[in-house]
Amino acid sequence: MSSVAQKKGFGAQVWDYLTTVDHKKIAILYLAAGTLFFAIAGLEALFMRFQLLFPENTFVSAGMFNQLLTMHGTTMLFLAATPLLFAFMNAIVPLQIGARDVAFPFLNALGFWLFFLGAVFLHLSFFLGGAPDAGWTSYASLSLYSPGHGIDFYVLGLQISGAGTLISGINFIVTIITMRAPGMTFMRMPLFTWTSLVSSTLILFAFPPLTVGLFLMLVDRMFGANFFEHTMGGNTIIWEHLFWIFGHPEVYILVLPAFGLFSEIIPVFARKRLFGYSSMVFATILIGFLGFMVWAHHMFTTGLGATANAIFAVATMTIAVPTGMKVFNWILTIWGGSIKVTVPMLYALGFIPSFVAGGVTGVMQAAAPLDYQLHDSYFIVAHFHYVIVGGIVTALFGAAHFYWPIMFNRALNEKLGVLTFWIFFIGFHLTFFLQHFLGLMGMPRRVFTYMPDQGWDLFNMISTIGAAMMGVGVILLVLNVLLSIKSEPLNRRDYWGDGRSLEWALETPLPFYNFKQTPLVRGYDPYWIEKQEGNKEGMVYAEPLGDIHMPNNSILPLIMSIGTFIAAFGALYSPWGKQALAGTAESVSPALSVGLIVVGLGITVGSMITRSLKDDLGYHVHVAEVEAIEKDLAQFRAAGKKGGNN
Ligand code: HEM
Ligand SMILES: [Cu+2]
Repeated sequence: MSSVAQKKGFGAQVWDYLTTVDHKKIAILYLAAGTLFFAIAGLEALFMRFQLLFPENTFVSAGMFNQLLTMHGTTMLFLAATPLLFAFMNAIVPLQIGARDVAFPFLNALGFWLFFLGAVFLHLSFFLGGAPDAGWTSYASLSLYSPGHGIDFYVLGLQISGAGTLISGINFIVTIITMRAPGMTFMRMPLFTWTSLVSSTLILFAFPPLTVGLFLMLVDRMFGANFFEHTMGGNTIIWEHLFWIFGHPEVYILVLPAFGLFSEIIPVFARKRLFGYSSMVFATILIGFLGFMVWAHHMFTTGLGATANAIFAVATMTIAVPTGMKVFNWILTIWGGSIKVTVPMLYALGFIPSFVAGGVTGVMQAAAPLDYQLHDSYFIVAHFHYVIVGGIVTALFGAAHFYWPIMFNRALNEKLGVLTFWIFFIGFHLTFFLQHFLGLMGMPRRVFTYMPDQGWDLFNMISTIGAAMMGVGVILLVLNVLLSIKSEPLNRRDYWGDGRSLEWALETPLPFYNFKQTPLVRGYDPYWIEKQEGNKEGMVYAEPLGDIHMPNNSILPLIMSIGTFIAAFGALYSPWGKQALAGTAESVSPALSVGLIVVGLGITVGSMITRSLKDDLGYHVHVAEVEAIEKDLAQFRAAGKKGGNN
């Protein structure tokens, strides 16, 4: 808490991260955990691609391929892309709106730990008898019959992790609505804040249906209930509805913040105001809304009937309109700008055509008759990776370079960054472009091997080479991160020189309370306005220097999450389940199963009660202390190049 220059011991630092409620540190936790799972899911993808390198390869078995496929998709979406976006939302949104933290710092930590322990739980499946193997969609018709505990890991792990995501989403909604600095009206909010708000709202509406679906699947498997079991009067299509009512918006939950990140990056390096700001806001809200209305386009071939298919087809196509608006606005922002091609800008420039390609193939499949042909072929794999990798991964990589100076007071190396971009970008198109044609030539998705001489050999080989290149790209990025740890601290503000929004007005390293006084926002692009007016401080303040109220650290979020983690093992080994009774999965004695659930939930509820009964009002940093910290920081920054190692 107090002075900056003090160096803490290793143990103290670990404790600090385990108990932190500071959005900047939680951002780092999300970044580290998200990167770990991104690497795991990336390895799984590489294993799959090596298996498909040539026909009738035996690198992995069919069963193993199913596990790799399921864990790759599940991990990438829930445990890599989502937390990595949360990392940037945590790091940047409070700064962009001039806030000291998020609305509920304690819940912010709880959201992270639930996500993380749910993710760890899911991954333990690899060591405890096999990972889930019914695809990331886990269709009930497959998953109810999957032997072993893989699907139970999926259901329980995602339930815990999803609770974390829901909690964090709610936190961001409240933060953005209630904690904006004076003058920051809705129509002055930076686009990343806007997209974070809409994306969080989608989380609020999309995750509960998933929770319900997972719960029904849990009791189907744990107690042999028959919600989805058609031989017993259940209906497997209900799972598909519940899943896709969540699953389709999930894509927008991920892609909207990615749009937001590019809407921050592009104006800075085009050195122009974002073109069509208000239409961008409108498009964001419209995409968010439409994203909910179209889920059944994933179910065209399940027999919903021609009328339903037609309605969902048309609704799906309309999403292209606001999305197109956005693309034109980005292009028109670049148009006539004085462009600086930095690494983040390179990612933005690479993003636009890649994402448009993914969008166009999306509109193709929105036509139900065409989807009858394309669905479950490699065309689909090509389509969604163009959107997800071309849209979301490029945004994450670009944003990492863009915001590194604020997050770590260090910069990533530009030259290495440019090299990484090209290797990754070329690898990406090599991997996925030809898959469109593999699909058109009839190669089904989710197959672990294929016969020679069907005309699929060459394209599969090229695709695998591309995937290996992307792997090299990721390794280079990690190398760049490691190098940055050793590099000089920046100790400055506005690293790119053309920052526009409030986060660039702060000098790094940031003090733990962000703004010493709440800023006054005088228009859209507030920092830009102050720079234009020659304001050296970078902002005007809305209040005099005063005491700052801060929340206390707490270990309770971690303990609560550990409780759910323990309880999940009790549910996993339920002796009453369909699989246990059929002898296709291990179970433990009823006493142990119930015991684990009781102990686990006891820990969670116990720490909730502790939290409720014990007043924790936080603490105040008094004016004198704030002044001392600011002085310390100023000295540290002035010591410049040689200055310590914070
Ligand atoms: C970066 C390089 C990537 C490679 C080389 C790759 C490769 C693959 C492969 C080979 C499959 C199996 C296709 C099939 O047989 O159906 C697959 C499926 C999938 N991938 Fe990726 N992928 C990558 C990135 C991503 C990312 C970043 C995400 C999401 C954030 C993602 C999400 C998915 C999903 C959801 C599936 C479908 C899983 C299923 O059908 O259950 N992938 N990917
Ligand atoms: Cu969809």
